[in-house]
Amino acid sequence: MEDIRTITVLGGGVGNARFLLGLRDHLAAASDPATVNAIINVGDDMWLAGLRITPDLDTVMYALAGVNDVQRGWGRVGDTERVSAELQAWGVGWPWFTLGDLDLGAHITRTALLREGLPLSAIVERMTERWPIGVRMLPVSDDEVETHVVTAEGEMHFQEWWTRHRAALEPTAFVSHGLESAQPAPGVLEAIEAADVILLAPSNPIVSLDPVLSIPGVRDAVLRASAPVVGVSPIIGGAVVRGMADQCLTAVGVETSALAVARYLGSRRDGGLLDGWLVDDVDAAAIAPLESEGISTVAVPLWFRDGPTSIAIARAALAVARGRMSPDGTTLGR
Ligand code: FO1
Repeated sequence: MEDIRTITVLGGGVGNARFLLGLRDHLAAASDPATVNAIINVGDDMWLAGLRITPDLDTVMYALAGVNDVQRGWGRVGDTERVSAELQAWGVGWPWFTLGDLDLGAHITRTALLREGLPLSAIVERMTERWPIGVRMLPVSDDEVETHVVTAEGEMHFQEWWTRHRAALEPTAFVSHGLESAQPAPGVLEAIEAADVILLAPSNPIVSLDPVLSIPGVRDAVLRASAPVVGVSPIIGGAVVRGMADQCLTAVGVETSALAVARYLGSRRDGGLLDGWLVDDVDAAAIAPLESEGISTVAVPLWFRDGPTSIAIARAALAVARGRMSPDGTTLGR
C-alpha cells in the first residue's frame, strides 16, 4: 500500500532493537519500500575510560547488523574482555561495566570522530554505513543529555544505578542533565514531520521514551504531526519484559500495566500522544477502557519469541495506524 512511505520510530535500546528488526523484516517480507527512521535515546550515554559510550545507539546498530550479543542484550556477539581486564588492573573505567574488545573498537572510533569535531548524528551515520542495517538511525540529540537517578543513597548516572546496583536503590526521581540547552539532532524534527506513521517502540517509558520526548521540540513535533502515533506496550501482564521499567514507573507513580502506560503517554484526543496502542493478549481487558478514551487498541502476542512474532507485532502496529488514517493520509479522530 502506497499510503505509508515513511515510518518514524522513537525508542531506546533492547526493546526498540527487537521492534525495529520485526518492522524491517515485515517490510522486506511485504516488499514494502517504506523507509524507517529510528530516533534513539541518548540519555543512557556516558564518558567512561575517556571514551563516549552510547548504549542504546549501539544496541540498535549491533542488532540491525546482526552482530549483537542476543543473550546479554548489549555488546558484540562472541566478544572478549582482554582490554577490560587491563582497564580494571589500571583502575580505569568501572569494574561493573564491561567494555568488550570489539565493542571498544566502536567506542574508540566514536571518540576519535568526536575529537575531530563530528557531531554524534554524523558519527552514527558514518558508523552504520559499515553494515546494511536497512534503517536510518538518528540520535535524538547531538548534545550530551544524560539521565541521572536520584536515590536515598544520592544521585548517580543511570548506568551506575542499573549496571552496578541493578536498580536496587529505590529511585525517587529521574533527571536529564543538560536538557534545557539541548537541541534535536539534525533530521529529527523533519523525520517526525515527514512521517506517515509514528511508532513508539516497547521501550522503558521513563528512562528511554521520556528522555527522547523531552528534548526541546520533540514532544511538540509528535503532538503536531499529521501522522497517527501508535505505541507498543513494554509491559505484559503487569510485568516488564526486560530491564527495570517497573521500578521506574513506580517511582513516578504509574502502575506497571499496559493500561496505565497508555494513559501515561496519553490519548491524542485528550492532548496526549497516542492514537493507537498494542497490548499483549493477556491484557485484552485494557482494550475497552482505552478505546473509550480515544486510543485504538488491539491485543497481539507481544513476547518477542522469534522473528515471526516480531514481524506480526510490526504488522499489527501499522494496521492500527492505517485504521486511524483517512484516505488523504490525515489522522482520524484527532
Ligand atoms: N549492562 C550491564 O548490566 N552490565 C554491563 O557491564 C554493561 C556494559 C555495557 C557496555 C556497553 C553498552 O553499550 C551497554 C552495556 N550494558 C551493560 C547495557 C546498558 O546498561 C543498557 O544497554 C542500557 O543502557 C540500559 O537499557
